[in-house]
Amino acid sequence: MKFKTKDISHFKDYIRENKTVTIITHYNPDGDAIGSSTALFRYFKLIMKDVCIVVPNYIPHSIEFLLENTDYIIAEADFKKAKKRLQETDLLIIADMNDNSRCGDNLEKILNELNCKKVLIDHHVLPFGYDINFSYPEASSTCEVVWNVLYRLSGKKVFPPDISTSLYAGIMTDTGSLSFSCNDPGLYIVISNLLKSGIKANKINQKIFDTYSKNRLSLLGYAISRKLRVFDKQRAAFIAISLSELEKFNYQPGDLEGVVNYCLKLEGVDFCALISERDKKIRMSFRSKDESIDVNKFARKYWNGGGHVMAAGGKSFMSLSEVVKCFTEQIYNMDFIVKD
Ligand SMILES: [Mn+2]
Repeated sequence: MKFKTKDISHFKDYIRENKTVTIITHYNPDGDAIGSSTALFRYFKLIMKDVCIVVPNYIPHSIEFLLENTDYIIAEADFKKAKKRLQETDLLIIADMNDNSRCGDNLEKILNELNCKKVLIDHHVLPFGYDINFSYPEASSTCEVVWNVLYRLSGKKVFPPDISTSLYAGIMTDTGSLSFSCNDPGLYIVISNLLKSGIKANKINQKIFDTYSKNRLSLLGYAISRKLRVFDKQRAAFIAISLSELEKFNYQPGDLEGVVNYCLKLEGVDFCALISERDKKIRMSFRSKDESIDVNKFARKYWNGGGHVMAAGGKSFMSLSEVVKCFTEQIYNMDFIVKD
Protein backbone atom coordinates (compact mmCIF):
# COMPACT_ATOMS: atom_id res chain seq x y z
CA MET A 1 0.00 0.00 0.00
CA LYS A 2 1.69 3.19 -1.17
CA PHE A 3 1.15 6.35 0.87
CA LYS A 4 2.06 9.89 -0.11
CA THR A 5 4.37 11.38 2.53
CA LYS A 6 2.51 14.67 2.24
CA ASP A 7 -0.85 13.03 3.06
CA ILE A 8 0.56 11.49 6.23
CA SER A 9 2.24 14.74 7.31
CA HIS A 10 -0.95 16.72 6.65
CA PHE A 11 -2.94 14.19 8.65
CA LYS A 12 -0.42 14.54 11.52
CA ASP A 13 -0.90 18.33 11.36
CA TYR A 14 -4.70 18.00 11.45
CA ILE A 15 -4.46 15.71 14.47
CA ARG A 16 -2.08 18.04 16.29
CA GLU A 17 -4.09 21.16 15.54
CA ASN A 18 -7.56 19.79 16.39
CA LYS A 19 -9.01 18.45 19.60
CA THR A 20 -12.50 17.23 18.71
CA VAL A 21 -12.54 14.25 16.38
CA THR A 22 -15.66 12.52 15.05
CA ILE A 23 -15.68 9.30 13.09
CA ILE A 24 -18.57 8.49 10.78
CA THR A 25 -19.34 5.37 8.80
CA HIS A 26 -21.98 4.04 6.41
CA TYR A 27 -25.66 3.17 6.79
CA ASN A 28 -26.31 -0.46 7.77
CA PRO A 29 -22.80 -0.73 9.20
CA ASP A 30 -20.98 -4.04 8.80
CA GLY A 31 -17.98 -5.51 10.61
CA ASP A 32 -15.51 -3.44 8.61
CA ALA A 33 -17.43 -0.20 9.25
CA ILE A 34 -17.66 -0.79 13.01
CA GLY A 35 -14.19 -2.38 13.20
CA SER A 36 -12.48 0.56 11.49
CA SER A 37 -14.51 3.18 13.41
CA THR A 38 -13.85 1.63 16.82
CA ALA A 39 -10.13 1.06 16.10
CA LEU A 40 -9.80 4.74 15.13
CA PHE A 41 -11.81 5.77 18.21
CA ARG A 42 -9.43 3.85 20.47
CA TYR A 43 -6.36 5.26 18.78
CA PHE A 44 -7.58 8.85 19.14
CA LYS A 45 -8.56 8.19 22.77
CA LEU A 46 -5.02 6.93 23.38
CA ILE A 47 -3.59 10.19 22.13
CA MET A 48 -5.98 12.17 24.33
CA LYS A 49 -8.49 13.45 21.82
CA ASP A 50 -12.15 14.20 22.46
CA VAL A 51 -13.50 11.53 20.15
CA CYS A 52 -16.91 10.09 19.26
CA ILE A 53 -18.36 7.77 16.61
CA VAL A 54 -21.55 8.60 14.71
CA VAL A 55 -23.27 5.46 13.39
CA PRO A 56 -26.20 6.16 11.02
CA ASN A 57 -28.48 3.30 12.14
CA TYR A 58 -28.72 -0.08 13.87
CA ILE A 59 -25.67 -2.21 14.59
CA PRO A 60 -25.95 -5.96 13.95
CA HIS A 61 -25.87 -7.98 17.17
CA SER A 62 -22.80 -10.03 16.13
CA ILE A 63 -20.52 -6.97 16.05
CA GLU A 64 -22.01 -4.96 18.92
CA PHE A 65 -19.22 -6.12 21.24
CA LEU A 66 -16.72 -4.04 19.26
CA LEU A 67 -18.39 -0.89 20.59
CA GLU A 68 -17.76 -1.75 24.25
CA ASN A 69 -15.99 1.11 26.04
CA THR A 70 -16.39 3.53 23.14
CA ASP A 71 -18.56 6.64 22.88
CA TYR A 72 -20.98 6.52 20.00
CA ILE A 73 -24.24 8.04 18.84
CA ILE A 74 -26.75 6.18 16.70
CA ALA A 75 -28.14 8.95 14.48
CA GLU A 76 -31.45 7.19 13.81
CA ALA A 77 -32.09 6.97 17.57
CA ASP A 78 -30.85 10.45 18.54
CA PHE A 79 -30.53 12.62 15.47
CA LYS A 80 -30.24 15.92 17.38
CA LYS A 81 -27.26 14.69 19.35
CA ALA A 82 -25.55 13.33 16.22
CA LYS A 83 -26.11 16.63 14.40
CA LYS A 84 -24.73 18.67 17.30
CA ARG A 85 -21.66 16.46 17.58
CA LEU A 86 -20.93 16.73 13.85
CA GLN A 87 -21.36 20.50 13.86
CA GLU A 88 -18.99 20.88 16.81
CA THR A 89 -16.26 18.65 15.42
CA ASP A 90 -12.88 19.99 14.23
CA LEU A 91 -11.79 16.87 12.38
CA LEU A 92 -14.08 14.38 10.67
CA ILE A 93 -12.89 10.89 9.73
CA ILE A 94 -15.00 9.15 7.12
CA ALA A 95 -14.47 5.40 7.43
CA ASP A 96 -15.50 2.62 5.02
CA MET A 97 -17.60 4.80 2.71
CA ASN A 98 -16.70 6.81 -0.36
CA ASP A 99 -19.50 9.34 -0.54
CA ASN A 100 -21.54 11.36 1.99
CA SER A 101 -24.74 9.88 0.55
CA ARG A 102 -23.77 6.45 1.93
CA CYS A 103 -24.79 7.48 5.45
CA GLY A 104 -28.40 8.36 4.56
CA ASP A 105 -30.20 11.51 3.44
CA ASN A 106 -30.41 13.32 6.78
CA LEU A 107 -26.76 12.93 7.71
CA GLU A 108 -25.64 13.60 4.13
CA LYS A 109 -27.10 17.12 4.27
CA ILE A 110 -25.23 17.87 7.50
CA LEU A 111 -21.94 16.43 6.24
CA ASN A 112 -22.15 18.46 3.04
CA GLU A 113 -22.38 21.68 5.07
CA LEU A 114 -19.51 21.00 7.49
CA ASN A 115 -16.44 23.20 7.20
CA CYS A 116 -14.10 21.12 9.37
CA LYS A 117 -11.17 19.09 8.00
CA LYS A 118 -12.30 15.80 6.48
CA VAL A 119 -10.17 12.69 6.07
CA LEU A 120 -11.38 9.64 4.19
CA ILE A 121 -10.10 6.14 5.05
CA ASP A 122 -11.67 3.61 2.70
CA HIS A 123 -11.41 0.87 0.08
CA HIS A 124 -14.38 1.55 -2.21
CA VAL A 125 -13.94 2.71 -5.79
CA LEU A 126 -14.41 6.33 -6.88
CA PRO A 127 -14.05 8.36 -3.68
CA PHE A 128 -15.69 11.73 -3.25
CA GLY A 129 -13.17 14.58 -2.73
CA TYR A 130 -12.09 15.13 0.88
CA ASP A 131 -9.12 17.06 2.34
CA ILE A 132 -7.17 13.81 2.44
CA ASN A 133 -8.25 10.62 0.67
CA PHE A 134 -6.68 7.43 2.01
CA SER A 135 -8.56 5.44 -0.60
CA TYR A 136 -7.25 1.98 -1.55
CA PRO A 137 -9.75 -0.04 -3.61
CA GLU A 138 -7.20 -2.85 -3.83
CA ALA A 139 -7.21 -3.28 -0.03
CA SER A 140 -9.16 -6.15 1.50
CA SER A 141 -10.95 -3.88 3.93
CA THR A 142 -10.96 -0.43 5.47
CA CYS A 143 -9.47 -2.03 8.57
CA GLU A 144 -6.38 -3.04 6.59
CA VAL A 145 -6.06 0.59 5.41
CA VAL A 146 -6.54 1.84 8.99
CA TRP A 147 -3.67 -0.38 10.24
CA ASN A 148 -1.43 1.05 7.51
CA VAL A 149 -2.42 4.63 8.34
CA LEU A 150 -1.89 4.11 12.11
CA TYR A 151 1.49 2.47 11.45
CA ARG A 152 2.60 5.49 9.44
CA LEU A 153 1.23 7.94 12.01
CA SER A 154 2.77 6.24 15.04
CA GLY A 155 5.71 4.24 13.71
CA LYS A 156 4.31 1.27 15.67
CA LYS A 157 3.26 -2.06 14.19
CA VAL A 158 1.66 -3.61 17.25
CA PHE A 159 -1.23 -1.80 18.91
CA PRO A 160 -3.13 -2.46 22.16
CA PRO A 161 -5.40 -5.57 22.06
CA ASP A 162 -8.65 -3.59 21.81
CA ILE A 163 -7.46 -1.80 18.64
CA SER A 164 -6.17 -5.10 17.19
CA THR A 165 -9.49 -6.83 17.95
CA SER A 166 -11.46 -4.19 16.05
CA LEU A 167 -9.13 -4.32 13.03
CA TYR A 168 -9.02 -8.12 12.99
CA ALA A 169 -12.84 -8.28 13.12
CA GLY A 170 -13.19 -5.92 10.15
CA ILE A 171 -10.67 -7.83 8.04
CA MET A 172 -12.35 -11.17 8.75
CA THR A 173 -15.87 -9.94 7.97
CA ASP A 174 -14.90 -8.11 4.77
CA THR A 175 -12.88 -11.04 3.39
CA GLY A 176 -15.37 -13.78 4.35
CA SER A 177 -12.75 -15.18 6.76
CA LEU A 178 -9.97 -14.71 4.19
CA SER A 179 -11.84 -16.42 1.37
CA PHE A 180 -11.96 -13.39 -0.97
CA SER A 181 -9.87 -10.16 -1.38
CA CYS A 182 -7.16 -12.27 0.21
CA ASN A 183 -4.35 -12.56 -2.36
CA ASP A 184 -2.06 -9.80 -1.12
CA PRO A 185 0.85 -11.01 1.06
CA GLY A 186 0.82 -7.59 2.80
CA LEU A 187 -2.57 -8.44 4.32
CA TYR A 188 -1.07 -11.37 6.21
CA ILE A 189 1.68 -9.17 7.62
CA VAL A 190 -1.03 -6.87 8.98
CA ILE A 191 -2.88 -9.85 10.52
CA SER A 192 0.37 -11.17 11.98
CA ASN A 193 0.98 -7.83 13.69
CA LEU A 194 -2.58 -7.77 15.02
CA LEU A 195 -2.11 -11.24 16.55
CA LYS A 196 1.18 -10.15 18.15
CA SER A 197 -0.87 -7.98 20.51
CA GLY A 198 -2.08 -11.20 22.13
CA ILE A 199 -5.66 -11.29 20.84
CA LYS A 200 -7.25 -14.71 20.36
CA ALA A 201 -8.35 -15.06 16.74
CA ASN A 202 -10.47 -18.17 17.37
CA LYS A 203 -12.46 -16.42 20.11
CA ILE A 204 -13.12 -13.34 17.97
CA ASN A 205 -14.20 -15.54 15.05
CA GLN A 206 -16.71 -17.29 17.32
CA LYS A 207 -18.07 -14.00 18.62
CA ILE A 208 -18.63 -12.68 15.11
CA PHE A 209 -19.68 -15.73 13.14
CA ASP A 210 -21.30 -18.14 15.61
CA THR A 211 -24.11 -15.93 16.85
CA TYR A 212 -27.13 -17.10 14.83
CA SER A 213 -30.54 -17.28 16.45
CA LYS A 214 -32.56 -20.40 15.62
CA ASN A 215 -34.82 -18.23 13.41
CA ARG A 216 -31.85 -16.89 11.48
CA LEU A 217 -30.50 -20.38 10.80
CA SER A 218 -33.98 -21.56 9.74
CA LEU A 219 -34.33 -18.55 7.42
CA LEU A 220 -31.01 -19.44 5.80
CA GLY A 221 -32.16 -23.04 5.31
CA TYR A 222 -35.47 -21.88 3.82
CA ALA A 223 -33.78 -19.39 1.48
CA ILE A 224 -31.42 -22.02 0.11
CA SER A 225 -33.80 -24.97 -0.08
CA ARG A 226 -36.91 -23.12 -1.30
CA LYS A 227 -35.94 -19.82 -2.89
CA LEU A 228 -32.75 -20.44 -4.86
CA ARG A 229 -33.01 -20.11 -8.64
CA VAL A 230 -30.11 -21.27 -10.76
CA PHE A 231 -29.41 -20.41 -14.41
CA ASP A 232 -26.88 -23.00 -15.55
CA LYS A 233 -26.24 -21.63 -19.02
CA GLN A 234 -25.71 -18.08 -17.74
CA ARG A 235 -23.68 -19.32 -14.73
CA ALA A 236 -25.91 -17.22 -12.49
CA ALA A 237 -28.17 -17.68 -9.45
CA PHE A 238 -30.34 -15.64 -7.16
CA ILE A 239 -32.52 -15.78 -4.07
CA ALA A 240 -35.51 -13.44 -3.79
CA ILE A 241 -37.37 -13.21 -0.52
CA SER A 242 -40.46 -11.24 0.45
CA LEU A 243 -41.21 -9.24 3.58
CA SER A 244 -43.93 -11.71 4.62
CA GLU A 245 -41.45 -14.59 4.33
CA LEU A 246 -38.95 -12.65 6.45
CA GLU A 247 -41.66 -12.00 9.03
CA LYS A 248 -42.38 -15.75 9.30
CA PHE A 249 -38.85 -16.11 10.64
CA ASN A 250 -39.18 -13.10 12.96
CA TYR A 251 -36.56 -11.29 10.88
CA GLN A 252 -34.06 -9.16 12.79
CA PRO A 253 -31.68 -6.68 11.14
CA GLY A 254 -28.57 -8.54 10.03
CA ASP A 255 -30.31 -11.91 9.64
CA LEU A 256 -29.73 -11.95 5.87
CA GLU A 257 -26.07 -10.96 6.24
CA GLY A 258 -23.91 -13.37 4.22
CA VAL A 259 -26.83 -15.30 2.66
CA VAL A 260 -25.85 -14.07 -0.82
CA ASN A 261 -22.44 -15.75 -0.54
CA TYR A 262 -24.05 -19.20 -0.36
CA CYS A 263 -25.18 -18.87 -4.00
CA LEU A 264 -21.53 -18.60 -5.07
CA LYS A 265 -20.76 -21.91 -3.43
CA LEU A 266 -22.44 -23.59 -6.40
CA GLU A 267 -19.96 -24.97 -8.87
CA GLY A 268 -20.55 -23.32 -12.23
CA VAL A 269 -22.05 -20.13 -10.79
CA ASP A 270 -20.00 -16.95 -11.22
CA PHE A 271 -22.64 -14.29 -10.58
CA CYS A 272 -25.39 -14.17 -8.00
CA ALA A 273 -27.75 -11.91 -6.12
CA LEU A 274 -29.89 -11.72 -3.03
CA ILE A 275 -33.07 -9.72 -3.52
CA SER A 276 -35.02 -8.92 -0.38
CA GLU A 277 -38.12 -6.89 0.24
CA ARG A 278 -37.83 -4.34 3.05
CA ASP A 279 -40.19 -1.69 4.39
CA LYS A 280 -40.25 0.72 1.49
CA LYS A 281 -37.75 -0.68 -0.97
CA ILE A 282 -36.11 -3.73 -2.44
CA ARG A 283 -32.54 -4.36 -1.33
CA MET A 284 -30.14 -6.14 -3.62
CA SER A 285 -26.70 -7.65 -3.02
CA PHE A 286 -24.54 -8.82 -5.90
CA ARG A 287 -21.51 -11.10 -5.83
CA SER A 288 -19.15 -12.41 -8.47
CA LYS A 289 -16.24 -14.82 -8.39
CA ASP A 290 -14.77 -13.74 -11.71
CA GLU A 291 -13.08 -10.34 -12.16
CA SER A 292 -14.59 -10.05 -15.65
CA ILE A 293 -18.02 -9.76 -14.01
CA ASP A 294 -17.80 -6.33 -12.38
CA VAL A 295 -20.81 -6.14 -10.05
CA ASN A 296 -19.89 -2.59 -9.01
CA LYS A 297 -20.48 -1.45 -12.61
CA PHE A 298 -23.62 -3.56 -12.88
CA ALA A 299 -25.08 -2.14 -9.65
CA ARG A 300 -24.22 1.42 -10.67
CA LYS A 301 -25.64 1.07 -14.17
CA TYR A 302 -28.93 -0.66 -13.36
CA TRP A 303 -29.70 -0.73 -9.64
CA ASN A 304 -28.84 2.63 -7.96
CA GLY A 305 -25.87 1.18 -6.14
CA GLY A 306 -22.21 0.24 -6.26
CA GLY A 307 -19.40 -1.12 -4.13
CA HIS A 308 -16.55 -3.35 -5.22
CA VAL A 309 -15.74 -5.34 -8.37
CA MET A 310 -16.79 -8.63 -6.78
CA ALA A 311 -19.26 -7.45 -4.13
CA ALA A 312 -21.79 -4.65 -4.45
CA GLY A 313 -25.25 -3.56 -3.43
CA GLY A 314 -28.22 -1.84 -5.02
CA LYS A 315 -31.82 -0.89 -4.42
CA SER A 316 -35.11 -0.46 -6.24
CA PHE A 317 -38.48 1.10 -5.49
CA MET A 318 -40.40 -1.23 -7.84
CA SER A 319 -42.37 -4.14 -6.38
CA LEU A 320 -40.56 -7.38 -5.57
CA SER A 321 -42.19 -9.22 -8.49
CA GLU A 322 -41.24 -6.43 -10.92
CA VAL A 323 -37.64 -6.49 -9.69
CA VAL A 324 -37.48 -10.28 -10.03
CA LYS A 325 -38.91 -10.10 -13.56
CA CYS A 326 -36.51 -7.38 -14.65
CA PHE A 327 -33.51 -9.03 -13.02
CA THR A 328 -34.35 -12.42 -14.58
CA GLU A 329 -34.39 -10.77 -18.01
CA GLN A 330 -31.01 -9.23 -17.24
CA ILE A 331 -29.65 -12.69 -16.46
CA TYR A 332 -30.98 -14.10 -19.75
CA ASN A 333 -29.45 -11.13 -21.59
CA MET A 334 -26.21 -11.46 -19.58
CA ASP A 335 -26.50 -7.76 -18.73
CA PHE A 336 -24.33 -8.43 -15.68
CA ILE A 337 -21.30 -8.44 -17.95
CA VAL A 338 -21.13 -4.65 -18.31
CA LYS A 339 -19.11 -3.47 -21.28
CA ASP A 340 -17.26 -0.15 -20.95
MN1 LIG B 1 -15.47 -2.48 3.92
